[in-house]
Amino acid sequence: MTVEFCGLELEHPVINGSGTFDAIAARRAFGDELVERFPFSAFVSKTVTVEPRQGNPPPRLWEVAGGLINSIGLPNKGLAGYLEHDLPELARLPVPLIVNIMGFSGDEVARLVRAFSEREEVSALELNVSCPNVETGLTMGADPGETGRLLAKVRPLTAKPLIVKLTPNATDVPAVARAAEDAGADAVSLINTLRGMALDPRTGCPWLGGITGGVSGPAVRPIALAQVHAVAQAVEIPIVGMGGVQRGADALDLMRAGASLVGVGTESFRDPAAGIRIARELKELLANSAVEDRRGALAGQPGREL
Ligand code: RRO
Repeated sequence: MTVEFCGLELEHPVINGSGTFDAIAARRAFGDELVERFPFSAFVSKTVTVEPRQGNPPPRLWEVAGGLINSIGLPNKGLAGYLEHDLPELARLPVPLIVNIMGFSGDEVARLVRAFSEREEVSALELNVSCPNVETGLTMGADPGETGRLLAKVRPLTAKPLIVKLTPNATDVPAVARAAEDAGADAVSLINTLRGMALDPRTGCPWLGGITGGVSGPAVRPIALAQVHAVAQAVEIPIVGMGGVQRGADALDLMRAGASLVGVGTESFRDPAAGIRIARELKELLANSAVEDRRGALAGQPGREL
């Protein structure tokens, strides 16, 4: 099931969604075994910002039928803390490292891109232009023009693959994907979470400390499928598809819709080894299905009609 993605040779098409699997905490909790049999073919780290952040006030999670609403708010050690503490640990993982970064201005994104560009431990960068949980409520990636300008600014700063993580909370997601591609993105990933809200049933007030949050899990799977399909019609660059993947069959659906890689997110909260199972299930399905990628190449064995 080896896949080539932006010049990286990956063992299979299943990776994690940023912020949904903490490889450092997983090693502490489950020991080296989970890391040795690492669930994903590449590891995408939680979003890093220039300055350290505490994240949003609690409560930060609410369970809904078929998923979760999170309002985590990007807690992280900041660039200097990440380089000193996290990068050396993550560099020991047996798979390529993709660092997810987010800035509150073009200059901040440029600073992050420059800093990680110099680090050989980092195989690729994912630009998060889609976090739903920042106080400004601003989502850079909701507008094609803004996304294109950001990419045009940072593209020349690195030779590493740049993946743009798209928001589903935009009027025209394929237009944003096209703007990213035109300005030099190597790949796009989608979907991030959908803005949602829950009320405390006892008080009628917002449950989440951040008032609103991002909905993920199986509830969003059909939305992810539709958006991946729409983006696949709009761009030539590879797509990382994610949103509610729980089984190999869900991963296969996203690949049929046009994804080259599939991200697992919320399911890893239920089962930290979900990635291993989903990759195994996908392998079995691919052995019996013909999946044509957008260039007409077949993944897996031609078997039955799609
Ligand atoms: O940290 C978060 O609250 C968060 C981020 Br950065 C993101 O990209 N998506 C999300 O659902 N939550």
